[in-house]
Amino acid sequence: MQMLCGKSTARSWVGRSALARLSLATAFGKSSSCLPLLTHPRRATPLLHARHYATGKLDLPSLDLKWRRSWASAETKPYAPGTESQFVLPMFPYPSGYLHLGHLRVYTIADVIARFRRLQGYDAVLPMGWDAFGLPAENAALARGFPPARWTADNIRRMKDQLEHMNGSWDWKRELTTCDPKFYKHTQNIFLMLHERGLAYQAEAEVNYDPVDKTVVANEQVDSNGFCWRSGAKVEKRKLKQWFLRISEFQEDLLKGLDTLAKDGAWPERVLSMQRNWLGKSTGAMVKFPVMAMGHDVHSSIEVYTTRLDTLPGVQYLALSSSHPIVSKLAQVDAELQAFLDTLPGLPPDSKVGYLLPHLRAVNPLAYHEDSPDATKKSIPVYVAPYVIDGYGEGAVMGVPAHDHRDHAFWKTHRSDEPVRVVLSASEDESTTVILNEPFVGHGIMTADSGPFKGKSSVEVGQMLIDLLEPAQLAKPVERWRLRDWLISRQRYWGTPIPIVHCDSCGPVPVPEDQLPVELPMVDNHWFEGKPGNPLEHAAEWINTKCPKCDGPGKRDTDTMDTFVDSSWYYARFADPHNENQPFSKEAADKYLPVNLYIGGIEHAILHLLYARFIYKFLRTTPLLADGQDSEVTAEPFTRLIAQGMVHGKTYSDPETGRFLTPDELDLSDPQQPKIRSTGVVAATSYEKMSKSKHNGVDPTGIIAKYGADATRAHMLFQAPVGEILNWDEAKISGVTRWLSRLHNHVGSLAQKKDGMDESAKSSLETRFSKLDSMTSDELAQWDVDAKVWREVQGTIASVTSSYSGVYGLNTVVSDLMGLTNVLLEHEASPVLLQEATSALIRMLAPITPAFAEECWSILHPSTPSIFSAASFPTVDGTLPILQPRLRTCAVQVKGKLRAVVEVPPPPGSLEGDVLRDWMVEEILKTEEGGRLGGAVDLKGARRVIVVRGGSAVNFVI
Ligand code: ANZ
Ligand code: ZN
Repeated sequence: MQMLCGKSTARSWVGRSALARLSLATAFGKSSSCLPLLTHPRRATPLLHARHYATGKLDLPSLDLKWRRSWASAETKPYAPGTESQFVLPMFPYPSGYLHLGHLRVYTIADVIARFRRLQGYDAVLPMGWDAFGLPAENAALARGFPPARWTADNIRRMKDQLEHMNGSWDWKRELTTCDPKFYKHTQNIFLMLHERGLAYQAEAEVNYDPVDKTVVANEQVDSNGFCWRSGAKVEKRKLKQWFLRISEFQEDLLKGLDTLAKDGAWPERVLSMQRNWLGKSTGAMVKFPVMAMGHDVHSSIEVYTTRLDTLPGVQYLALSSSHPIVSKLAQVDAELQAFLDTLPGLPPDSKVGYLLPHLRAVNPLAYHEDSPDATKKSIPVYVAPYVIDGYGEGAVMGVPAHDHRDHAFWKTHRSDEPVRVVLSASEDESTTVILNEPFVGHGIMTADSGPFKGKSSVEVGQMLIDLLEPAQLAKPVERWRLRDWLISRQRYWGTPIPIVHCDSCGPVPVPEDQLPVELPMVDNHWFEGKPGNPLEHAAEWINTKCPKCDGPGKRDTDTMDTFVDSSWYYARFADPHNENQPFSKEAADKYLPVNLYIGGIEHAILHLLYARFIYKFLRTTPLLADGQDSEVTAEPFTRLIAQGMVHGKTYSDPETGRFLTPDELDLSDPQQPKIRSTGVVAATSYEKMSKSKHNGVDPTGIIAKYGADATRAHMLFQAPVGEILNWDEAKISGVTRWLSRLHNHVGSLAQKKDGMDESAKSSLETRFSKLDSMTSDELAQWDVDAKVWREVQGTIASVTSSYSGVYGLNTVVSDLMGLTNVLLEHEASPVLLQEATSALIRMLAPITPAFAEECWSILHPSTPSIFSAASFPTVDGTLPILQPRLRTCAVQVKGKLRAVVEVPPPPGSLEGDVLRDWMVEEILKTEEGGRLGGAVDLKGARRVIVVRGGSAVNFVI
């Protein structure tokens, strides 16, 4: 997905040649996913003596090639799809041409979860697509003379190849590309559905207009002084007709839906609060202040919007925005006011400048109430102040210096000699809150200065004031939203054309569905030379068409859609990617939607997710997605959202100057002491967001080629929880490689030993458990080892299953599996257990290291097919209750000093007090070490024996 890019480089476009109405589809149909030719895969040679640590070298990159080839050639899916679907989706990428480590992280997480779900028996869908419209393609086209379509197709081919190398199990049959007419036909379809319902409309909006290049430019293209970076012209704010989507129609549903998503932590709290904030619902009141105008013919009252009606008794002035109608009117006769207004552009937004309107006073609506304090009854001044935002609320503010930060600052600037009136404080004891130079902005208890409200809670007073003023039409409750309708038109070439024809007699007319898609005219290299404006505006052949309604002459709309429109519905297209007639069928949607797990970066916390939620909720009101069962309010496109953390790169800098160092400038022969070559000084090391200027970027393709995809994936997951920043340190990958090597050797040794094991671990354990009493001490010793190993296996299955399901703790999956590997290697468990435990370990590891797991699986089970079709994810077998340790450790202390640690049976639960004590002493003396200690010290003759924590320690006081 596209990140908001900083600098963009649209120059101008020209259509010199005749426009070829070629289908762009051809550019996208053929990107192949074929793998590079393979070298001979090596057969892994099982090694003897598994309990020795790795000696043979495990060649992970060649395992990748071997198994990727096998997966690719498998006629059917390499896994057997279950019936219940699980839709796992990483946010689709912008095809920049290069996969970076951030991509690799999110795609690894997605692939791991999809594979985990498949092993659990789900039909996991893991599709991939391309967010392929947008400015960078136009810019690249300008810089390199490539048509955007070709540039995009090349990049997709390259990234697809890189994606293949990460051992992802992508469902390429569902691949989609938003700039493919087969896709954007349906983007246009959805636009027209919105249009039909009055939810897509045109309105005047302020845009940045470059008068030299005669084009609208994006915000990012205007520098901080208001000049266009390209033409150098001063950018004008112009009102132009733009297309909007009426997202505000769904604001209440969008807000309520967040409560659904908050359940069970389905979405991160941070994202929910960012969305809530963006919607910005506030309930407040509109209040009318009568105006006394001396000698002017202005309105008889000023209306303000406030969220704190309770502070009304403390209003000390009114402030109007610079374009308030009263201000515009007065400016015609007040030259000084006009001069003030002229100085405003260019001021910082928080500036507290103001202009006192002469001959104008306002009256607090409470002035008409006898009980109001005198101060409230006095008329108040009216200012023009740019801190009041035009277009928000009424464009007018009631100034309450005591209870609002902005008002406080304004008052201190203009009326510092007059006292601030405090009308509420934190508690009845006013002295606790009234600090002179700080407004008190919270709720609390009204003070004496509020007159009749003294002692009441401010929340309650807010309601009382509505009840009091509403009948007199001096106030009314109102609801406001910060959310604005979504401006989707872009005056650009590389986007989905807006399917509207403008006709002089009929107005804007939707292009009939059977004429979709409205394809972008093909442009060739000659376009890349300077003629100002949106290239579509010069595409005369394309523009001039017939009005679909009256057949008269019509002109195509030359705007294209914001790329966020494409990404607002692409996930649904994955359910039915080849449907030519409609965006998707109801059956496909019912089967696959909503997305079960959506994974992406926090940079999309607001816009993309809000737009996608909006379009989904809209679609639920259309036959495409209509559903009688759950209401539109709770329908959400992404059941669970995972926000993955960023990947930071190791960064070296000069400790004196802070300058970032390039690899060439460094001597890294001692990794602990990176030195600056030229000076010998030790370089400073830190982890920072990867960027060219910091020389800390890492190319994942190189890493994968060197260590193999599996080790890279495992390392990536192991280094940090999914939601946190990952500090990428290539050196540490060796920990993972060593682990896999040891495990590989272990598997090889098992394959050699394996014979005649029909019994399962569970039945072996159960049979032996029933005969514990009659076992020899050797048999008991083996039982103890087996019970311990199987306890670990069962515990690991439980914790790993829960970590996979929770996603955020994937790092602990790796550490748990490393732990289990150690247990298996360090204990001589019975062959049947070892075999089964290893099989479970390999299956638990398979989602993370698919090729490695296939290899191990093929060694363990030479005649079965792929682990992803033959195996299932292990589940606990219910043996835990019989596996409790037969012995447990007890620390033996003499006069508080530790003298021995012995293994004794857990004391029977019924024992306590003196009986327990005597039982413990007997058991301690029965052990070898306890007996030896008893020979040296007269334990039995101790003055006191204290049993600690139910027998985990025993202290003898001699
Ligand atoms: C008086 C007051 C007293 C306010 C107080 C706040 C605290 P939100 O919640 O963000 O919607 N306001 C209203 N219209 C404004 C405008 N056009 N430009 C700038 N500020 C404006 O903010 C609502 C509050 O913002 C309103 O409540 C108003 O100040 C101010 F102790 O009214 B309040
Ligand atoms: Zn017409």
